[in-house]
Amino acid sequence: MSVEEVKQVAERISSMEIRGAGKIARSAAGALKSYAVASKETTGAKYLEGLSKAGEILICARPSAVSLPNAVRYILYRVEGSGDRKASALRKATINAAEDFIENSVKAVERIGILGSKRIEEGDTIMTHCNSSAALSVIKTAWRDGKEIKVIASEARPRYQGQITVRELAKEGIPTSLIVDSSVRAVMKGVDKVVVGADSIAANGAVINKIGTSQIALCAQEARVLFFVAAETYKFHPETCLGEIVEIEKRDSSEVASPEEFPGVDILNLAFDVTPPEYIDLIVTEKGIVPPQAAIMVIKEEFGWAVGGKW
Ligand code: RUB
Repeated sequence: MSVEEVKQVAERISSMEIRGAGKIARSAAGALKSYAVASKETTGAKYLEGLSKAGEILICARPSAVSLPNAVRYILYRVEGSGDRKASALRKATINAAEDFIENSVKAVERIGILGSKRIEEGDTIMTHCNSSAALSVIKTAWRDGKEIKVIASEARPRYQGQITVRELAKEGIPTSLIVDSSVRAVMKGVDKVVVGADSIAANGAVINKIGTSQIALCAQEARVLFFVAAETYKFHPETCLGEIVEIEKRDSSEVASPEEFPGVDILNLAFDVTPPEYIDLIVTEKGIVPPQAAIMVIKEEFGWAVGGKW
């Protein structure tokens, strides 16, 4: 894959043809692997220059999911730290690191399903929002374990990822209802648990996820409904330890309504929002279930205090 082709993968991420924080991360890793396979650079220095340029292009594709820069840095850090400086050795190191990332990521989602499903009980009605592989892994694992559960999924306007979710759940045979985003509070009294995914988790335990998530958390707290987040450890945001704020992606207004039909109106299309840690009961990671207050520990464990050091 040439730099031009890496740009095409970045474009597919920007346009949301490839979407969901985990899939974005795996496709970026896959693109770097393909770059390594196709590279004709003969010197190590030139190869590394091209690889890091490809990584930058991918990182810029979407701003809120830290899984994307974390995946790229995971690979670059390992390649840069691999002893042999020959281009061929660096290419091999890239391929190995990318394959490791993808394999670990897939396993992490499975493991989250196993751990998170222990917190799902027979007869539970679970609400979910948007389309999260990690959240659905929890729900599907509980169902496959024989727990009779029901799911309520909100639409997630404006891109309607909730429709992907209900199709996936219905295919599995799970009794599923689709609701409009504005009916969350009206139905919350019949819900036992909320399970959502994450694009980024800050050092203070705040979770950045699809717009509408924080409203659901607020309604869940009011109704004393447990609120769970399912997220791989590469969704934790190391730079938030250094005071960096997670950028909330603002997408094109045409996704919400046609600007031509509403002249003079500012149509705001925020793709994500921030749920404060006080509204979150648990974060299910592949390495264990933690309260949001332990986010800083996860970051320390996964990335080291020296941000940019380990990954
Ligand atoms: C997707 C979204 C998902 C998280 C987690 O937003 O908010 O809840 O990315 O997903 P978008 P996963 O559709 O805008 O990418 O668990 O699959 O990583």
